[in-house]
Amino acid sequence: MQSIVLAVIPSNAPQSPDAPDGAPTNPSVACFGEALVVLVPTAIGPLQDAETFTRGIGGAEVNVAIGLAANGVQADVITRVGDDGFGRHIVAELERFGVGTSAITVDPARATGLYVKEVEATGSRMLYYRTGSAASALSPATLDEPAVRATLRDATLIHTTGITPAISDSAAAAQRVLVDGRHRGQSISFDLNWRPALWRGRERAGAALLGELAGRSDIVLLGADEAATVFGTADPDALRAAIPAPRILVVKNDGGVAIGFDGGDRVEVPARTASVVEAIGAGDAFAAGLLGGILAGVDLSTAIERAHATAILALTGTHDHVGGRE
Ligand code: KDG
Repeated sequence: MQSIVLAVIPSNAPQSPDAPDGAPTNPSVACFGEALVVLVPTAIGPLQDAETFTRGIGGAEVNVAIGLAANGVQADVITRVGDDGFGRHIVAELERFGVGTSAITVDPARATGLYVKEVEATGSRMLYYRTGSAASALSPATLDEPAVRATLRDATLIHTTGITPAISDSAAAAQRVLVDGRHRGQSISFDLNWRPALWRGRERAGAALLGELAGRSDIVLLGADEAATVFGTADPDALRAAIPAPRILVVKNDGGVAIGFDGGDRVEVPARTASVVEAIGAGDAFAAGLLGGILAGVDLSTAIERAHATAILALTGTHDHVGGRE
């Protein structure tokens, strides 16, 4: 199978003579979405019993940016944070992880988004405190801010997920502008990330919107279970038939096998085994590994192997991202 870079990454991106099949020189990824502070109880148990917490950062698109940077890919976050300690912490952490922060806007009035984990022996649950957050004011106007324009102009790829359009109508409108603006030269990757808590009471409209955004992207990642909710099937071949336009479609099934489609070609790549500490953020690490592989010009099977290897780093810790791991 030929390198997937040629068709997915626009031919106007600078090409490296040394990389396989003309992979872009110094590719960069702009990740568009909400950055969150994450509070994680230090002990397993119900939240009402949690007295102490550790502080981390999260947000699916942010996690992908950190994973890309950890894999040596230039990544920037486009988001909004509050003029508060949590916002400053997010920016400082992203800088520590080597992620570009010039396209982060500070909102003078709205607070930085927050979520809290409830950690049980069987797994963790996410509780959101983000309604009306600084990032919920992401809008088409955000994309016109000079630093954001510059980041988008320099990007090879724009990474988005189904979380951003869930946080507000204005954020959804901005995401549509990004997808519509593909003619400006960047490719779009889209991770479904169906979050029922963010779509409560508007599930049908949410599923329709995410289905549309997926269908108009170039690289699409889906979990089989969430795909069943949004597309009515978890079967990879049926999903390929339902989402024919994106060149790359990767479906992750419950058994850890990823089924990838590169145009009409199909590959199946099993995950390596790992002793799982927590699954939150593993999908984002998977996306980071996959996108890094695509940008490096490897074939889809190899890109998925890289995705699995990056996901293992997230599965074996309680951080949502793979930055700062030994
Ligand atoms: O994939 C992990 C993310 O879900 C987490 O970091 C928080 O972005 C988040 C969300 O909205 O669920």
